[in-house]
Amino acid sequence: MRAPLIAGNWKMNGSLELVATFAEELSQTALPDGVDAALMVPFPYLGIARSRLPEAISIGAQTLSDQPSGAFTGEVSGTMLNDLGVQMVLVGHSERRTLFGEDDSAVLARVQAALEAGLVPVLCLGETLEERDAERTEAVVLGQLDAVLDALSADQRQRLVLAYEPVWAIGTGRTATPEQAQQVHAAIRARLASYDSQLAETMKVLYGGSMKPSNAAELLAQPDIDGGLIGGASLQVDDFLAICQSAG
Ligand code: 3PY
Repeated sequence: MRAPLIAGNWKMNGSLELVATFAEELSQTALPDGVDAALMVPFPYLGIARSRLPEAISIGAQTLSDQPSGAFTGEVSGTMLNDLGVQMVLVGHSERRTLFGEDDSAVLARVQAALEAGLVPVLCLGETLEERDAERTEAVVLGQLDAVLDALSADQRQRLVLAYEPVWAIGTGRTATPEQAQQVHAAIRARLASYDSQLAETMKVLYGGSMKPSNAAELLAQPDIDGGLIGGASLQVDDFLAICQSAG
């Protein structure tokens, strides 16, 4: 019922050459039936990635401005992303929250800007190691979720994708066990049901945090994990495709 989505997050990595490699490989290799795929590439590569990658692969940005236009040097608006044919945008990735000081209200403003521009916001949620050790995982993750959902209309909520990314598993090589991940995904799903039972049925909740070919299958087998947000492994086309295969 919820088609799995495998989304690569290149972060500030990659090159024109890597875009060309992905374009070549992905146009020769079909994705498994019923699996959706997306690549979140740095701003300068969005246009070329959109024009060279097969249409079946969605292209996403990694952040956007909360403003529609104006004197905001260095910022990129949702409308500009839309102009390039970009379909999705990550919002609230933990690196944006911690390195760039984006708090829940900044995240909400970006989700609203993305929706306004017709983009699918992929809202990232996750707890730090200290928060997990203090047994605050669900309070933190559900708090981040409520901070956005409470401010949206029922129609707007339907347009989101969620990604649970425990901060302690990002770029560290540590992965949540399938049971740890499933537990948080189930809590997210239950919270979605408290807004609207249909929302809980339809909303994709991806897992992110050192997902790779060797651990993807068991994570993706969990009932409430609907795909992956892939960091380092999304820079290798073979690894990215292997993860897509595990989702099929
Ligand atoms: C990771 O797996 O490192 C990620 O942050 C994916 O977004």
